[in-house]
Amino acid sequence: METTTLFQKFQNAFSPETLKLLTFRLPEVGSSHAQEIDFVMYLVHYLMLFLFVGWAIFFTLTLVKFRQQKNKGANYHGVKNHISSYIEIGVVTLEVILLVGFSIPYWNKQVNNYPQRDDKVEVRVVAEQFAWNVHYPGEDKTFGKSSNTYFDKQSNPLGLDPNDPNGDDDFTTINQLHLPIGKPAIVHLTSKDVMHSFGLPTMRVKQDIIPGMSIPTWFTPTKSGTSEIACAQLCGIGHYYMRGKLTIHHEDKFNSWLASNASASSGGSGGGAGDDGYDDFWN
Ligand SMILES: [Cu+2]
Repeated sequence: METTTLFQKFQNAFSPETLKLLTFRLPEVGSSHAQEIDFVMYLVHYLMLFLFVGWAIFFTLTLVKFRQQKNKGANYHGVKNHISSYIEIGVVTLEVILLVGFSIPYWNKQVNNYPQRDDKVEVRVVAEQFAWNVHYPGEDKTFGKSSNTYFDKQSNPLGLDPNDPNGDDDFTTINQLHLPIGKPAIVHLTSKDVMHSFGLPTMRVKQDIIPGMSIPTWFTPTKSGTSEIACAQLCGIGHYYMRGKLTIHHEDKFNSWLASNASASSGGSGGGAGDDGYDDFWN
């Protein structure tokens, strides 16, 4: 059965209030795959809750039953029945079902299955201690080259090559990621310094970023509005303030935002930074 159908059945079985309690009050759902991730999270957490309660009961029983007062000497024979083995087999079976029945099929369906649609949006996100640089390819949808030669922390933080015609309409923002609703977004992640992790809680996206590699991740936003980009990997003393803002626009607004930023930039020299004064500065 499809995970989505299973999830809907689960949702329909409870009232909205009960459902909120049962679903751990996770952040709001903002992408097309979020509910499926949530469903696997519920399954894993309910299995863990079940195991926790089971172990706690067993532990308490053991404390009472084998207390020193009643058991003066050690028992060298131990348990004779096989109940514990059956329970172990049961738990292992459930874990295999979670992995083989849910996680692996989901991984194949979503994580490695990059969208081929023409209307996909691609951006590069370059992490550094402690900020997010976003590189937009502009209207030609081709990223201009970048090189250390042109790097300047203030005016050209990504080292975009001013001589590369592909980079003419490119622009960068700091701590501001803007995307349109309903279109698959592919984010190519890389880092200038240490390992970071690109976390978008409302999109249910979390991907480690490794210096020297370009790692793509993708999602389709389904809800407009703003939410947080959080670094999810302890990356240094300022890790706690390494946060950016994700803004999901309706298409026309996104296009006008793109156009205004592309025209503000000249040859990718770090023009067109963020809007509304939110964290778009160097920390
Ligand atoms: Cu970080």
